[in-house]
Amino acid sequence: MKFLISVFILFFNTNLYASASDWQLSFQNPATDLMQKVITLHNGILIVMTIVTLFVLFLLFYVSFRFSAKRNPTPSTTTHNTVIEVLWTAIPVVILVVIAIPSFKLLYQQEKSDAYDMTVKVIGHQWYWEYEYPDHGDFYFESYMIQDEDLQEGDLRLLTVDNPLVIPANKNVQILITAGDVLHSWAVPSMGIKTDAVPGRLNETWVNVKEPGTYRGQCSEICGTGHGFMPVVVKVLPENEFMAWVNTAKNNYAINEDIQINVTPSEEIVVSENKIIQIEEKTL
Ligand SMILES: [Cu+2]
Repeated sequence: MKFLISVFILFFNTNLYASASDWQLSFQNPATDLMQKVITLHNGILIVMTIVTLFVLFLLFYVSFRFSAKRNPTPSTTTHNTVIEVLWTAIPVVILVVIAIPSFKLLYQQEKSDAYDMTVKVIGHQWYWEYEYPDHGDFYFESYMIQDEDLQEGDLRLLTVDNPLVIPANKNVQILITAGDVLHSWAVPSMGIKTDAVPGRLNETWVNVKEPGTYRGQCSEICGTGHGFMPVVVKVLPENEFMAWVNTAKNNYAINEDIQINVTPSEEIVVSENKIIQIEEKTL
């Protein structure tokens, strides 16, 4: 009984879920209310699944024991029993409906909110992410993984990027997700987000993160050789710090098309402030 109680507490007390740590089991700490709901739904369904599995297991053992050739030398010739057939069809249907209602409710909640404070657009590329801020002057920038040899003390290998996505805390942020080449998937487990980035299609989700901090995820759709090297890093800042960051980003690493300069017809240089981002030479 004591064991059962401790298992019960483990499932329902989400404070016990350490955020990514050694030997961690189950989910990361939920960063949003929605992720908390995902965990609660998961726990509920796990209980239903466990009961069903144990019941079927019990029936299997029971028939193999009770109706073995030794104990039951003359088998029954019954082939139909209407009552039991109705029951074993209707009960699973009822169980599935009971599971489906909260699942669908949560799926809808994850896709849309009533009101948004701002929007960011996420574009998957082979093999990096691009982030756009249509509500803050439409600037955008690229987010590349830091290579092993460039990691600083304390950086997480394969989970650190040069320019993370930055959003304000306690705000409803709409996230529009698409891709520029092949299928990718923008996933941040602690926010309960795993949304496909599909070329030519705009997928939608949203977050409201309570605590400022750094949240990490990875591309979750096999997208080519660099698939494991395009991590997602989301930095959540208090609102005033976020506004300060917007200015820094615009000046330091935004790729702003307004200041695109065509130098010669055969050469195109895209400049952001003093930094040359890209030089494209077209052969004659
Ligand atoms: Cu990808």
